[in-house]
Amino acid sequence: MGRSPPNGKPFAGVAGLWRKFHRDEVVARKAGFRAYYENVHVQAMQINRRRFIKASAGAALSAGLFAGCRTDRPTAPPHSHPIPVILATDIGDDIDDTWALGFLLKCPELSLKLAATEFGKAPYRARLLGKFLQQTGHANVPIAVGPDVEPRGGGPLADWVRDYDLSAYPGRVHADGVGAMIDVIMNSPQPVTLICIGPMANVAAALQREPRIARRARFVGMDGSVRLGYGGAKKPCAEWNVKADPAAAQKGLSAGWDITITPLDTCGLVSLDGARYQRILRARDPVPATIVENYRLWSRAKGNEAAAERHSSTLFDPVAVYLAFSRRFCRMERPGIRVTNDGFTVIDDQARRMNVATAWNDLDGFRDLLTERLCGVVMA
Ligand SMILES: [Ca+2]
Repeated sequence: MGRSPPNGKPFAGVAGLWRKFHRDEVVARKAGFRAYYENVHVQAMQINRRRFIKASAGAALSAGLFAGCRTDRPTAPPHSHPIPVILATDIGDDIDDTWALGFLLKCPELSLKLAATEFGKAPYRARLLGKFLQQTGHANVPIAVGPDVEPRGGGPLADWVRDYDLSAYPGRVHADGVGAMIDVIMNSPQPVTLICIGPMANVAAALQREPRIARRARFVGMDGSVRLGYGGAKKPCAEWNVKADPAAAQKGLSAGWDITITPLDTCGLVSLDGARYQRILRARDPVPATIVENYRLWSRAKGNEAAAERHSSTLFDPVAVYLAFSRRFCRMERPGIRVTNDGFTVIDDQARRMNVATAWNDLDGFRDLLTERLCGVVMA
């Protein structure tokens, strides 16, 4: 039976198809097809029932074909309605921004419209973005260079871009990065999702320059510490992205846009090791290969070269990318969150309410999704 779902039985009738889809979901989840079914769920929300049934049948065929695949499979076909996103990143300090950028590029639910630097070091970060995007075949993505303000200089990945010339980048490079963010948001026919994975000085500057962006965009950030601190510590702390510029965080996390954040309570618990990490090390796809190349360099600069062969560092930022298109693996709450002047994020019923990923429903599910997306095992 050529066109069979993962368990090998043919489809029969519309009602049967729906029952069968849910039965297959249980089977497939056990078999580790979470990424595939996550895509089907998203598509199901966006296409009508008839088209969904057709898509399910086709995807089920693909799932059968790809059962047991290990790595370097074809990436997903274009998503039917990808979400336009801007990534605002302090890439080049911690390595998790590099992972987040790669993950974003491998998520068909998202369409990267602009990669913007955040938190100083603008030439260094822009060159990192340019080389990463060019080396992975995404040099059509425009780059927004933030203001040349403190902090200045390079970082642990400086050697990687020492000879990289941003003026040779094939895509557009906007010298006025704040203006470019505003233009993308204001000119987009669809609401833009702004994924901010660093301190948010440039985001705050964009809000200051054009407050209407808050009505035309959604904000998703890696920010704060609500009940847990770094490494799952039982006491919340002043998380870096907020602490680095509390005034900017107060502006960004009180603006009128829909706000979703992953605090340390969730993103601080993510890393990859064991079989998942070894798959990424072995992957030939340019995105994971470039991530690993950067991670090895970063680990060497940090004096812990061996770590890059065994496990990732904490992958805070990819969780914000995930929350731009799904919340299924997270427990979400909607508390009021007040940003204090010293960078704490405190639950306060009088403060701005926002969507907060306060715990994991299925952390292994997210680890599988991240691994499978990076290795190219994505079907839609
Ligand atoms: Ca970051």
